Amino acid sequence: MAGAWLCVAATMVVLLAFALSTTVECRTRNYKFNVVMTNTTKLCKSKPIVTVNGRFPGPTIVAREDDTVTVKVVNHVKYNVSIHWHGIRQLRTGWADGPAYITQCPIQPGGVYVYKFTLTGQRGTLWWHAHVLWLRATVHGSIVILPKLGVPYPFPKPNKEVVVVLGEWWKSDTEAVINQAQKSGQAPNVSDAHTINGNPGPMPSCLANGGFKLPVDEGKTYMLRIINAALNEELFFRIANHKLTVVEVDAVYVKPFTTDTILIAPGQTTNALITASQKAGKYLMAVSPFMDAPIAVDNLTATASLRYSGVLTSTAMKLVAPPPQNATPVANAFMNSLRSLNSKTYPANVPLTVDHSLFFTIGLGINACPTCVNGSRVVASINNVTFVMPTTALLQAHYFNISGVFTDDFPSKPLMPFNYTGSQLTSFSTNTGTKLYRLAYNSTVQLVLQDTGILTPESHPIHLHGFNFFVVGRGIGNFNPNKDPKNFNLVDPVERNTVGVPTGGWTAIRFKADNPGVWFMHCHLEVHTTWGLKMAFVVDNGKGPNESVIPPPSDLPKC
Ligand SMILES: *[C@@H]1O[C@H](CO)[C@@H](O)[C@H](O)[C@H]1NC(C)=O
Ligand SMILES: *[C@@H]1O[C@H](CO)[C@@H](O)[C@H](O)[C@H]1NC(C)=O
Ligand SMILES: *[C@@H]1O[C@H](CO)[C@@H](O)[C@H](O)[C@H]1NC(C)=O
Ligand SMILES: *[C@@H]1O[C@H](CO)[C@@H](O)[C@H](O)[C@H]1NC(C)=O
Ligand SMILES: *[C@@H]1O[C@H](CO)[C@@H](O)[C@H](O)[C@H]1NC(C)=O
Ligand SMILES: *[C@@H]1O[C@H](CO)[C@@H](O)[C@H](O)[C@H]1NC(C)=O
Ligand SMILES: *[C@@H]1O[C@H](CO)[C@@H](O)[C@H](O)[C@H]1NC(C)=O
Ligand SMILES: *[C@@H]1O[C@H](CO)[C@@H](O)[C@H](O)[C@H]1NC(C)=O
Ligand SMILES: *[C@@H]1O[C@H](CO)[C@@H](O)[C@H](O)[C@H]1NC(C)=O
Ligand SMILES: *[C@@H]1O[C@H](CO)[C@@H](O)[C@H](O)[C@H]1NC(C)=O
Ligand SMILES: [Cu+2]
Repeated sequence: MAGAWLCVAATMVVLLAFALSTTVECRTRNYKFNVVMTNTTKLCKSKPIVTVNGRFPGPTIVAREDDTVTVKVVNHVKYNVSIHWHGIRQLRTGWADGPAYITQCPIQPGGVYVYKFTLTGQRGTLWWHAHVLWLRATVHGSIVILPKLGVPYPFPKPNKEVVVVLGEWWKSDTEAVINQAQKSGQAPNVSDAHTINGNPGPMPSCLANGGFKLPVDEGKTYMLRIINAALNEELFFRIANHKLTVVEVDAVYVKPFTTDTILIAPGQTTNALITASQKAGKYLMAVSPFMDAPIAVDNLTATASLRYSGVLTSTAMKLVAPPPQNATPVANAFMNSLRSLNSKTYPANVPLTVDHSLFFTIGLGINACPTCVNGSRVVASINNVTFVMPTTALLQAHYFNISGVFTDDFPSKPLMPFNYTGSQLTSFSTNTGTKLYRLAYNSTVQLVLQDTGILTPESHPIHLHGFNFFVVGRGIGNFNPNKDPKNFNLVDPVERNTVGVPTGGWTAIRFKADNPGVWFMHCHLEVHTTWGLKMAFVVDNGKGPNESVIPPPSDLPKC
C-alpha cells in the first residue's frame, strides 16, 4: 500500500544540517534507535561516547499532532538504558514515558523495547533523552511536532526552521565524572565546554574547531527550535545585532515578545523567530551559563555563527558579549515576559479551584557517609525527603499492586516549618525514602516550590512528567500564603513542563491530574536529581478504560 510505504519512507528521512523536511505525511511514524558507542573526534579530544545511531546530537523525530510514534530502542552498550520523551504527555501510556525505575525497568545490554505513544493536543518543539545514569549528556535529540495538516502557526510562517540543541561537554567520560563525585560525596567536576549542535566553536585549547554555521538569506525569517540539553546549567542565548521573537516554549504557544537574550534551563525548549534583517555579514551566536549563586559552573561561552549568503569567508564576525554569569535581572526580564497565548483556539485552561494545595521545599543537605572524603555527602531533597530509587519500577508496583516498593505518604508540606531562605538551621541532614503523593483522577493541584538556603540557595529547574502546568506566580524570599496568592495570574500564565524556581525564591504552579499513572517530578539539573531532588505523583485511574492506564506492552523490560 502506498500509504504504508510512505510511512516507512518517513522513518528514512535524513534531516541534513538540522533543517527540517515537512513533506512526508503519515499517521504512524516509526523510528529505530540503536544505542551504540561512537568514537568522536568532533570535539577537541577524541573519546568514545554513547549515542543513538552514532550521532551527536541524536536524530530528530518529526511528526504531526495526532500521529502515533513508535521507537524501537536497541541497546548495544554496556550500560542500562531508557529513553524519555520529554514533555510528551503520554496520556494513559506511562509505560512509554521512560525514566528508569519510575515507569519501566531499564533496557539491559542486548535488550530491545518499543516505545509507542500518540501526540495528543501538543504541537511544537520537545526533545528526547536518556533517563538513567548521566547518559543524557550525549544521548539526546529533538522532537518536532508539526501542527495538524492544514493548521497554520498562530504567527507568520517562517521561511525555514532550524533545530538548535545546546549541550555540555566533558573531556572525561561523564559516568566517570559522576561516579567519582558520588564516591567522594562532593560536587562533580563542571563541564569543559558548552556546545551548539554538538560543537563548542573555537576554544582556547582547540582553535581548529569550526563551530555550527547557520546560513541565512537576507530578508528571510527563520524559526529556531532551541533546546537546552545541558546536564547542569541554565543558559543564555544571544545573536549579535539580531532580535529574537519568542513564540512558543515547551510546545505551547506564547504571546510573542521580542528580546535580545533567551534564558533556557535544562529540559526547556524555546521557539524563536529571527529575521535576517541586518547588513549582510557574519554574526556571532553566543551560549553562556546563568548562575546567580556561589556555585562553580563551566564559564566558557560556546559560539556559532549566522552567515548571510554571498558573504566572503574573510568577512569579520560581528561579535556579541554574553550577559554576565550572574545577570539575575536579564533572567527575570525573560521569565516575566512569558505569557500563554490564551486565544480562542489555544486557551489557557488554568484550574481555578484547588483540591490539593501543596508546599514543597527544594534544596540541598548533608548526610553522613563514612566512606566519603569528609565523612559526609552532599544530598538534595524535597520536603526534607531525599528520594531513594526503588529496584522495581514504580508504575509496575502501582499497576500490579506490588507492596513494599513505595509508600504514598509524601508530605504535602514541610513537617518542620523554618525560615526557608534564612540561615538559622543547625542540622542539614535529610530523611530518605521512596515516598509518592497520591492524587485522584481529575483533581486539581496547586504546588508552591520553595527554594531553601540550606548550604546555598540556587535556581532549580523543576520538571514534571505526564502534565503541563501553569506558572501562576513566582517571587523572591519565603512564599507568603496570605499575600502572594492575591497576585497569581490565573488568566494567561505560561504553560510548560519545566520551570526554573528562582534562587532563594519560590514558584507556584497549577495542574489538573487528568493523566493516570506514576509521574516523576525532579530537578532537571542532573547533579541534583542524582543527589535525590526528586519524587513522584501517583494518579489513580478515573472512570472506565478511557480514564485508566493501558495494560503494559508485552516487551516491557523486566528488572
Ligand atoms: C574506538 O577507538 C578505539 C581505539 O581508540 C578502538 O579500540 C575502538 O574499537 C573504537 N570503537 C569504535 C566503535 O569505533
Ligand atoms: C575532576 O577534576 C579533578 C581536578 O581537576 C581531576 O583531578 C579529576 O581527574 C577530574 N575527574 C574526572 C573524572 O575527570
Ligand atoms: C572561569 O573559571 C575559571 C576557573 O574557575 C577561572 O580561572 C576564570 O577566570 C573564569 N573566567 C571567567 C571569564 O570568568
Ligand atoms: C570538608 O569539611 C570541611 C569542614 O566542615 C569544609 O571546610 C570543607 O569545605 C569540606 N571539604 C569539601 C571538599 O567539601
Ligand atoms: C490492584 O488493586 C486494585 C484496587 O484494589 C484492583 O482494582 C486491581 O484490579 C488490582 N490490580 C491487579 C493487577 O491486581
Ligand atoms: C529569615 O531569614 C532572613 C535572612 O537571614 C531574615 O532576613 C528574615 O528576617 C528571617 N525571617 C523570619 C521570619 O525570621
Ligand atoms: C530533616 O530530617 C532530618 C532527619 O530526620 C532532621 O534531622 C532534620 O532536622 C530535618 N530538617 C528539616 C529542615 O526538617
Ligand atoms: C474528569 O473530567 C472529565 C471532563 O472534565 C469528565 O468527563 C469525567 O467524568 C471526569 N472523571 C472523573 C473520574 O471525575
Ligand atoms: C473512549 O474514547 C473513545 C475515543 O476517544 C471514544 O470513542 C469512546 O466513546 C470513549 N469511551 C467511553 C466509555 O467514554
Ligand atoms: C541494570 O538493570 C538491572 C535491572 O534493574 C539490574 O539488575 C542491573 O544491576 C543493572 N545493571 C547495572 C550495570 O547497573
Ligand atoms: Cu536543582
